[in-house]
Amino acid sequence: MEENQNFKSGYVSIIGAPNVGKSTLLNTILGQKLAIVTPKPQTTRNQIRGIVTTDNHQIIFVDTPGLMNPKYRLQSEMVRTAYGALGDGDVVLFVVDATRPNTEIEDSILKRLRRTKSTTILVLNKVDLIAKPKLLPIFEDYSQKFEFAHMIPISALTADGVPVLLEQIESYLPLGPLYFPEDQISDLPERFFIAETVREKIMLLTQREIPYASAVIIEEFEKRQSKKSGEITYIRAIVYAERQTQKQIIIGKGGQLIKRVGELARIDIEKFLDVRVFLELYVTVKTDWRKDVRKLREVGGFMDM
Ligand SMILES: Nc1nc2c(ncn2[C@@H]2O[C@H](COP(=O)(O)OP(=O)(O)OP(=O)(O)O)[C@@H](O)[C@H]2O)c(=O)[nH]1
Ligand SMILES: [Mg+2]
Repeated sequence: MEENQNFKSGYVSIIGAPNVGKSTLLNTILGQKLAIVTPKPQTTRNQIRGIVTTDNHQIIFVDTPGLMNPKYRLQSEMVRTAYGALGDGDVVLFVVDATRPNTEIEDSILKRLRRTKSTTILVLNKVDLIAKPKLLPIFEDYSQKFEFAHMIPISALTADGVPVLLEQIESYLPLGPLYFPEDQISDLPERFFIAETVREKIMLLTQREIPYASAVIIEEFEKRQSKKSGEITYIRAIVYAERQTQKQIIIGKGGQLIKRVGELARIDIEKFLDVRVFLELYVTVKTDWRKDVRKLREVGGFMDM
C-alpha cells in the first residue's frame, strides 16, 4: 500500500454533563451501537473508545461519563475517568443539551477546559427538539463563556449536522500514523460490551436507585458446539445489587424481570457478536459496592484505580 503522507490521526474526547447525548453521538459517528444509551442520567461509567478509519484519517473517539458533583466513590471515579480523557484529546467535543443549556456543572467543566490546550468545539445537541430561532441566544451565551474553535448544532439522534462536525474535527487533527488496524472499531474487549448491554437493559427496566446500584460482570464467555443446534456462544453474566431488596426487584416476581432483561440483552448481543447466544444471568448482592474501592475495582470496571 502506498504511504499517504497526509494521513491524520488523533484522539477526540467527548465530554459534558450527564444525559446530553454523548454516547448517542459516539454511536452515530461510528454507525454502530458501541456505547449504551438510556433516558436516565449517569448511564456511562467508563471511557468508551470507538475508532473510525478512512483512507485519510484515523480518529479515536472517547466517550466519557457525564460530569456531576460526586456523592459517592463510584461517582468520583466516573468524574476522574471523564476528566482523564481531556489530557489525551487532540480535539475536545463539549456536548451540551439545547433543551437544557447553561447548567451549573457546565460552568465548572468550562473552568477545567480553560486549563487544557486542546481545540474545543461546542456541540449543541438535540436541536431536533427546539425551534431554530432559539439556537442563536444559546450560542451567544456559550461564546461569552469560552473561546470555542467552533460551535455546531447537531442532532445525535437523527445525525443532522454530524457530517459538518466530522469535517471540522478532521481539520484540527495532526498528521499522524495509523494507531490501530483499519478494521478495528474499539480497543475494549467484547466482554465489556456484553456486560454493558445487560446493564443497559437493567437501567431501562428498573427505577429509582436500582439502575445506579447495579453492576454486571461476565463470568463465562465461550463458544460451544451442540449436536442439536450447532455452534452457540455461551455467556454467563453476574448482576450485582447492593441490597437483598434490590436483588429481589431485579429478579422480579417469578423471575419475570430478569428474564426480560435476558431476552432483550440477548437480542442485542447476538447482533453485536453476529453469533447465536445462550445468555444466563445470575443476580447477587455485593453490599455497598459503589462506596468501596476494592469492590468497585471488582465490579465497576475501573482497572486503573
Ligand atoms: N431528541 C433527541 N434525543 C437525544 C439526542 N441525543 C441523545 N438523545 C437522548 O438523550 C438521552 C441520553 O442520551 P445518552 O447518549 O445516553 O446521553 P449521555 O450524555 O451519554 O449520558 P450519560 O452517559 O448519562 O452521561 C437518551 O434518551 C437519548 O436517546 C438528540 O439529538 N435528540
Ligand atoms: Mg453516556
